[in-house]
Amino acid sequence: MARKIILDSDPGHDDAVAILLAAGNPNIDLLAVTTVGGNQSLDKVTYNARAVLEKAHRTDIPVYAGCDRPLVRPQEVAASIHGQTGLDGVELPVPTRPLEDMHAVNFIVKTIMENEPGTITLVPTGPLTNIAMAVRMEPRIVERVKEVVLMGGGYHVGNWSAVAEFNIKVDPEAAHVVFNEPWPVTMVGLDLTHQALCTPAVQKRIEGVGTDLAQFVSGLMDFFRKTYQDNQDFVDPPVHDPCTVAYLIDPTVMTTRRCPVDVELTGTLTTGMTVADLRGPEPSAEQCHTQVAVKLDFDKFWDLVTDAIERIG
Ligand code: PIR
Ligand code: CA
Repeated sequence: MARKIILDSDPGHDDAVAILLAAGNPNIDLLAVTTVGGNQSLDKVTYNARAVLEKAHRTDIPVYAGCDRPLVRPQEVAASIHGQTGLDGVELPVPTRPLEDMHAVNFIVKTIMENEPGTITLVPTGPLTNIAMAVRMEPRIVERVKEVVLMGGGYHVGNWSAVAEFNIKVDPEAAHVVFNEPWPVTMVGLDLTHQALCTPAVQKRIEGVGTDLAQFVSGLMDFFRKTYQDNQDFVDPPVHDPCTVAYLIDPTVMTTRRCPVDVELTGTLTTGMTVADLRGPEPSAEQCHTQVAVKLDFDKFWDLVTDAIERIG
């Protein structure tokens, strides 16, 4: 049975790859893509989500737009990384499927409440605004969700400050809500995603698929490589967001460590830091509802991404 997921994203070059991996893998049942203001404004990332699904010939998958700004703080976008459109560097097809009428938060709540408990997995790859709103609107979703597998945070590094990662840093109050509810949370943070580098060899292999879609992904990676070289002092870009989906397809794609994680809200230097308590023996799942991703199986990960691009055709 394929895993039913809602991908809550802010596309974004790596969000786009996450959408393609979810759309192109038979073990994933992508119920919808929901969007949140993050890498760019809500309007832009919502258009991008629809365009990426169009590119993947998956107009059967609906897109719901969610919150356009963080819960408390003024919006901050990542134009330096993803450009003015949020998906700079490629030509996007014009989406044919209209945006759904319902707000993403209503869709998330409705879907979880209408499905059997333990069947819906939430996969946030942007700021956690929509997920926090959904929890506050309908607290019973916490015990009904199978798990939350999110891209965000890091227990050793930051990318939007010395110690904070973008998705958490721009809406730390939302992240605080999500990490403090007792549902199972897997934090796929920078410690893991900085291993998911799109090297020239990986990119050649993707291009080797030989389709228009493969060229599209390669175009995304060219732009992402350039901004990562100019702004983050990387040689190859880390393709963060699809790591979450890969973990759901095959949990052996990464190792994890169970530990308490909380989000700093009142630091003078550390606001938005995901503070992981790695002391002592590893707690059990009964003792601790959060875990962090540690080590990526690089070859397995890129096999999954390449395979999904191939399957979509
Ligand atoms: C933001 C992102 C990526 C790189 C930078 N420097 C800033 C976006 C990605 O889409 C991913 O979800 C997360 N936020 C990584 O921080
Ligand atoms: Ca993202």
